[in-house]
Parts: sequence; C-alpha cells; structure tokens
Amino acid sequence: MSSSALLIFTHHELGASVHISLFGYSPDYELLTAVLGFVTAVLGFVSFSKSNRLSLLETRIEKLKEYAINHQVLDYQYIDIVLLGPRRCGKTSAAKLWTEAWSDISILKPSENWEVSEISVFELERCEFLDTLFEVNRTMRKELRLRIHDYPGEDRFRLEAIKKIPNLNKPVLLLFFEVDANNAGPISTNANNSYYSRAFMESVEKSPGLASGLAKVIIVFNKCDLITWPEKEARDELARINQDAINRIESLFSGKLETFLISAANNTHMISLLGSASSAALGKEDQKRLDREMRTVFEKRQQ
Ligand SMILES: Nc1nc2c(ncn2[C@@H]2O[C@H](COP(=O)(O)OP(=O)(O)OP(=O)(O)O)[C@@H](O)[C@H]2O)c(=O)[nH]1
Ligand SMILES: [Mg+2]
Repeated sequence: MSSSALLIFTHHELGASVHISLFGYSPDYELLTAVLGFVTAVLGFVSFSKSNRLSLLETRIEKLKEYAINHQVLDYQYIDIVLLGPRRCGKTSAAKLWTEAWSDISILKPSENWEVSEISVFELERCEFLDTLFEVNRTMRKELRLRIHDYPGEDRFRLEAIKKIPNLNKPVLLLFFEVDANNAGPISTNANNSYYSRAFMESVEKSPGLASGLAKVIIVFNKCDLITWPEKEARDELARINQDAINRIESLFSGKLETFLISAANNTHMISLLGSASSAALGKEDQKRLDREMRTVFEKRQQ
C-alpha cells in the first residue's frame, strides 16, 4: 500500500467499521484485504471470548444455586459438658463412648492433658428460608451439639477447669466418683475425699459466678458393673461411704444436683446420663424426643 494512504479505524465493542481515504495513489488491495481480514478476526475473537465468558459465569451461578438448594445450612446449639473426678474413675471412657461408640476403653491410658470432643445428638429444628444471595429457598437445620471437656484427674487440672468453667455458657458439670467393690459390696477409697476436698470447695467459692452459672451438676458413680448389689442398695451404700465429699458438693450446688450410677464397661445408663445432661438446654417435649432419638442413634453406632 502507498505510504500516503491514510487508514482510519473506528472500533466498537462488538464490531468495527473501517474508513479508507486515498490521496492520489491506488491502494494495494491485497494488503488491505489482509489487514481487514485480520482486524475482523481479532474483533470476532474478542466478542466470542466475551460471550463465552458470560455464559461460563451464568453456568457457574446456576450450579451454585443448585448446590444451595440441595445442601442444608447447619446451625448448632452447643451444650458444654465438663467431666471432673479423680484419676481412673472413667471420665475419658465415658467421653469416648459418647463420641466414638466403637472405642475399646480397656486400653485407655491416663489422660495427659484436657481434651474437648464434640458430637451432634439431636435435631432441634428444620426450617425454610430465603437465601438473598442466590434468591432461592434453602433448608436450615439446627442441631444440639455436645462439647465434652475431659480433664485428667489431677488437682492442677481441677483448678484449671474451675478457672475455665465461668467462661462457658451454662455448662453441665459431671462430677465422677471413683467406685470400687469386693465380694462384700462397695468399698471406700480416699480418692473422692481428696479430690472433692475443702480446697476444691474453696476454689469454687472463690470463682465468682461459677456455681450460679451452671445449668446442672450430676454426681456420677461409674464402674457400677463392679457392684453385684441391686441398684437401690448400691446407690445408698455409695452415698454413705462418700458422705463427706457429697456433703461438700451439696453445699456448693444444692438445687442443681442429680446422681447417676453408670457403667462405661457394660453401657449401663450411659445414654440416660447423656440425655439428662443434654436436656438442661431443652423444653419438656424436646427432652422426651431427645431420649428416644438418642437411644436409636447410639444403638445404631454401636452395631
Ligand atoms: N470395670 C470398669 N472399668 C472401667 C469402667 N470405665 C472405665 N473403666 C476402666 O478404668 C480405667 C480408667 O479409665 P479412664 O477413662 O482412663 O479414667 P479417667 O477418669 O479418664 O482417668 P484419668 O485420665 O487418669 O484422670 C480404664 O482401664 C478403663 O477401662 C467401667 O465402667 N467399669
Ligand atoms: Mg482420662
């Protein structure tokens, strides 16, 4: 093409027009055609990739909407359950069976640090709501979720727990007692008296709002499989031989106390205990439903 030829391109987003002015010389049509062809190809590609990108975005949004419709939104109501008690009374065994029902508790080692484990036990409600982001109706499921705090049975961990409890929202306290027995029935050990000691009382009394902030306190006699007596007699005898420790606990938490005899080894009253602890946050109807459903869930998990 001649050097005096003037080319003016006007470029729009989805197309282009080309104006050519010639001064004196005839243009090189082959070159001009090639340039025009190239420009058209570039503009065509730009417009193609733009519409391609748009349809890709639309597909992605549709897929996200589909995901949102088909996937429930999970919300949790937590209950904190704190396990305290002397060494070897079975706190970790209980925590394990509640959260991992298949655990072999006979091989458990003494805990070295405190641990928190979680488990959802109950569907509290299910409702539809409008997700304003995707403009679709979605399902929201609210579950009751237990957060189990398991402390090793040493005094320093007991003190640590007492410091932490006031930061929890209406926790339930499970006070485990050591249980032992021989052929003549339950026998007294010093472990409970020394754990639920005067020092324990004082540390609770000194911790402002601890006792009043608790939803419930449950005294737990684990290992009742070791006692061959009928439950009522075993319960009375355990209360008698642990009278001092129980008196101290009653003086701190009267009005909120329950007592359970359980066995982590043969699963006696394990679910009732968990149900009672969980029910601290529920109304009467939900409590009944919780008890029924929890049995089914745990029975299934243990098969
Ligand atoms: N017979 C019998 N043994 C049990 C029962 N529950 C737990 N044990 C055994 O008691 C031992 C101690 O249990 P753990 O659950 O580790 O006790 P813990 O209270 O967590 O002890 P620390 O972590 O040391 O404070 C383990 O050998 C368990 O198998 C029970 O119900 N019956
Ligand atoms: Mg333990």
